[in-house]
Formats: sequence, C-alpha cells, structure tokens
Amino acid sequence: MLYPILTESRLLSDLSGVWDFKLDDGNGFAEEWYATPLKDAMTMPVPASYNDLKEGADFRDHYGWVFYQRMISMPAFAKSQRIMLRMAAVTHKAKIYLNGALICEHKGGFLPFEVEITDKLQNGDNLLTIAVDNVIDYTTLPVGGKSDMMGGMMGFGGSTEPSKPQNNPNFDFFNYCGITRPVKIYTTPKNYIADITVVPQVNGTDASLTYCIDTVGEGSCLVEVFDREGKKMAEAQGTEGTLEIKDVTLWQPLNAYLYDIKVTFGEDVYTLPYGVRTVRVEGTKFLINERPFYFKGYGKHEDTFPAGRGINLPMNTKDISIMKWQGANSFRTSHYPYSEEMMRLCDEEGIVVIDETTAVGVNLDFGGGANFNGQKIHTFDKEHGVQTQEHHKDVIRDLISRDKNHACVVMWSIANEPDSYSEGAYDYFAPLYELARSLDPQKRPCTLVSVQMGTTPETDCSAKLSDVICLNRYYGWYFGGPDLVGPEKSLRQELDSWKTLGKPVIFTEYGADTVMGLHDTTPVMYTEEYQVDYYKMNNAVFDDYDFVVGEQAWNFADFATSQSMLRVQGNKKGLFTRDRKPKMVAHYFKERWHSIPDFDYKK
Ligand code: GCB
Repeated sequence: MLYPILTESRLLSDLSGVWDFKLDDGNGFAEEWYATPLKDAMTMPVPASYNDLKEGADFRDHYGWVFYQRMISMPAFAKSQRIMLRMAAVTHKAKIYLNGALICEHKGGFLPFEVEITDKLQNGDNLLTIAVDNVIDYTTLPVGGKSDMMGGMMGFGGSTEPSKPQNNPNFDFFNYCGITRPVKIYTTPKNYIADITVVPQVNGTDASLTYCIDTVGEGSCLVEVFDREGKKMAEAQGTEGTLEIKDVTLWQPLNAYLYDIKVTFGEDVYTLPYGVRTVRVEGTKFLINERPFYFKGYGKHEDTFPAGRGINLPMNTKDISIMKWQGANSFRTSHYPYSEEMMRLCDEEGIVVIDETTAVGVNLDFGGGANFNGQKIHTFDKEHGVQTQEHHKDVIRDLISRDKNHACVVMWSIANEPDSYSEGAYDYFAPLYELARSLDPQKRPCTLVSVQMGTTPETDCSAKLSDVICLNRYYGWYFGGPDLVGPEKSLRQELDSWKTLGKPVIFTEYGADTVMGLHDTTPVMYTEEYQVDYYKMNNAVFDDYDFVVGEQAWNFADFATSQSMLRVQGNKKGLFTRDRKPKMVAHYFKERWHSIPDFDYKK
C-alpha cells in the first residue's frame, strides 16, 4: 500500500486538527450519533490517543466505542479525480460514516486502511464520523484477557469482580486508543498507480532492481531512478522490469542513501524513496550488504505524554538522535507496527528495524495462567483459547503490503512472546511464517520473539520456524536478582542449549525496572546502580557467545502500562525516562556501543 503524498498528479489534504468527540454511553449506535452533529461534544485532537487528554479514570479507562466527527468538503476542481479517504491507524476497530451512511469498517489498530469516497461526497459540507472501539479480547490483536494479567504476575491470579466492564490487556503497555495517526484525503487520476514493489539485487559495484507496478486503467508506464542530486541513474518502460544502477551507493546502517524511484503511469505520478541493500542469514551470521551485522539498540514503544500512542513527529526525531548519541543502530517495533512516518525516517536516518505485528498476548500462560481465574486453559484450545489466527494473517498481509519497500526493515517479527511451546503452537505459527515468506518480495528473515517460560530449543516452535532466534530474557530481574551470580549461570546454560541449533541469536529484550533518582552505594533492585550491574552481567555473557548477534535493551524509555503493584506509574525499564532523560545506564551503554562496531563485531 502506498504512503499518501502530494505529487504533480495527486492532491493531498491532511484532516489533522481538533475534531468533535464523545464517549459512547451505550446508546451511540441506537441513537445514530453518526448521522447528525454530535450533541454536547467535547474537543479532541486528531491524531492522538484520547485517554490522557481529559481528566478522570472514567475517561481514561473508557471501555467500548467513542465517536469522532468533523465536516469535510472537496474543491470542485478535484471532483474529476478519484478521491480516497485514508486512515493511517485507528485503535482498535473503526466504523467510518459519511453523511450518516456506513462506508467502511476496519479491525486492527496499527495499520492503514482506505475507502474511495469519489461518488459518496455531496456538494458542500459532508459529515464525517469515525466510531472507534477499544475492546480487546480473544479475537483481537493485541489480545485482551479475561482477567488482569499484571495482577496475575503477582501470584494472586484473577482479581475481584470489576464494578463495570473493562479491558484486561494480556500485555504490558497501556491500551491507548483513538485515531492515533493522521486521517488524510488524497486524489489520483482515474487511471492510477495502485502499488509499487521493488526488489534489490547487488552485483559487485552495480545493482539491479526488479520492479512491479500495479496499475488500474489504461496508460503507459515509465519508471525512472534518480540519485540524491536529481541525476537520472536508470529508467525502464512497462509495469514490470529491471532497473540497472551502475556504481550503486548502498543504503547502510547509520549511513543511509536513498534514491528516488519515479513512476509515471498515464497522468499519474508517484515517487518512492528507496534504499538499495541486501539482507540474509548465513549460518549464525546476520548479513546486511553481505557483512555480519551486530544489532545494538532497543525494544521501543510509541508512547509519549500526553499524546499516548498518538504520532509524535518531534519525539521520533529526538529518539533517533538519542539512538545515534548512544551508538545504537537498531530497534524493534515492539509490539505493533509503528507509524509510516517513523519507518520513512528510519530509511532516511539509516536505523535498522525489526518490524513486528500486533500479535502480543497470544499466550494464556501469563500470570501463571490467570485467565479464566486460574483455570489453565491452553492458548490454542479450539473452544476456549485464542481465536486470532485468521486476523493474524490479515495483519501480516497488511504489514508486508505497507512496509515491503523499506530498506530499514530487515526482519519480520511474527509475534511477541506468544505461547510458542504448547500443543497447537506449531500448527498456529507455521502457516503464518509461510504466509510472510510468500508475501515478502525481498524474502527477509522471519522470527518470533520468544518468551522466558522454560522454553528450550526442543519445546519452542521458533527453533524450527525462525531464521533468527530472538530471546526475551530477564535473568537477574524476574528470574533471580538481586543476586546476579545464579542468573548468570542460568543464562550461560541456556545459551549453551541454543548453540546447538546453528542459528543466530538476538536478545530482543532484557532489562530491569529502575526509578530515575533512586541510588545506593550497594546496588539494590530499582536503583540506577542495579540497572547498570544487571546489564553489565548480561552483556559480558553475550560477548562470550559468537552466535549472539545482537542486544536490544528493554526498553528505550519508560512507558505507560496497566496499573499493578509491579509497576511504579508505568514500566520503568527505560534506559531513558519517559521524557528522554538518561539514567546512569544510558551512559554505560553509550560507552559500550561506541566501542562495538556495527559490522564484524564477532568473528
Ligand atoms: C516482556 C514483554 C514486554 C514487557 C516486559 C516487562 O517480556 O515482552 O512487553 O513490558 O517483558 O517489562 O516485563
């Protein structure tokens, strides 16, 4: 799916601004709130998560639908064109109404969808209503549980009856929702470019790009490649073909280079920024441009105050600046696809990305099986377990369709900490890997991010299915700590067992909650000193294993999550605070990462 841009043939209008807004009181649909201007509406910015923008727990923790509304109209000169309404992310479900008529529905809160409105627009003003549902359950991704997962982690499994219906995230981040990314209108000519796919191949100093242009209608197709100075480097005719670039400048981690691929089809013109690089796994090495790469970075969140998961362009820019300050080269889009703007920025800035789906919480073992109030229900139990596989496929389709051309994306993460070790896991995941591999034109490696639940290479289906083993491990935090000697031993034992697979291993999470400002001469848990000792122990072990090809700390920054006794106003495992101030450990990593080269770290 193409990112909407303004070109010589396409008009683009951003509907960001302050919209009318109302929480559903249970009567919204029956009273057809979408059909007339909302009564007693409050103001609400789009895009943003709404939760932190007005006061009170009832507002923040609202369960169910909300209504957003505004007027739209199109200039007469645009009406000869094809007019599209595009939502970049509505969390988690959306119903779109134009002048009271339902024109589109969508499930899944982190990927774009669009609807043609050419023939639906009236002259003059049109009432646009977007109804948004935040309910998460066993059919959604992320998964909502039957009871409180974080409460379960305390060992009390199951909580008292809540006073009213509420979401129980089966994951550790706040269930922010709303219209979190831009809503835009764009036009195309009637004959138009629907999609562009480009696959790079590098031959010595040259590259050939195999391309395929999906078009609708009649027209001839021209594809041209320009370098940064605007010099034409290659061109080809037709909707399929090859572009040969002599003396190619490769896209490199932290040394990005983007060409412009300009596609002209009839009257329609679209320009795609494009980095040329190769990615593959060989033995225990992760090769970018045929050189062994070492991942230094983090799991992140899209989480800032007060926008919640709402897009925050200045913070994205700041985050990448901090990453470079620290000597990092990569992150994982834990635990959902990030905004298209962030992906474009990573292409531009040379940040390497592991691109994750919304599949978090596909695991009913959490909290000691707290779901169903302590009754152990198997995650993949046909009747009572999760019912997410079909939706999971849709998410993979949409994610790859959106991100397939990004140079920054080097691997797909099919899920975070699923139950990949129980009966039914292989049958659930094998078709998803197959789908991802068949859809990705660049055939990037695939992984799932493996949970520390006694999983071993024998029990974890990731061992068979993944090209790279990604481990989330908390030796010295949830598993051991404050003593770090025992955890170190266990970590080494575990790595010895993964060694036999002959695949590369990346630590995609390890970390310790740390409240900024807590200090002690003898480190105790939650102090900044303990966080440093924790990471020193873990990193020393990683350095001893040559098949460990990456370390991504959990988390880049502190973030909001569900409340529990384990969380001190949020998850405090950040190397930085939520407002991006460095903890002591940030300086430790800065020194470490600047001394570790991006390539050829481990021979
Ligand atoms: C994990 C999860 C992550 C949590 C983290 C934690 O394993 O993948 O979402 O936030 O642990 O801090 O407990």
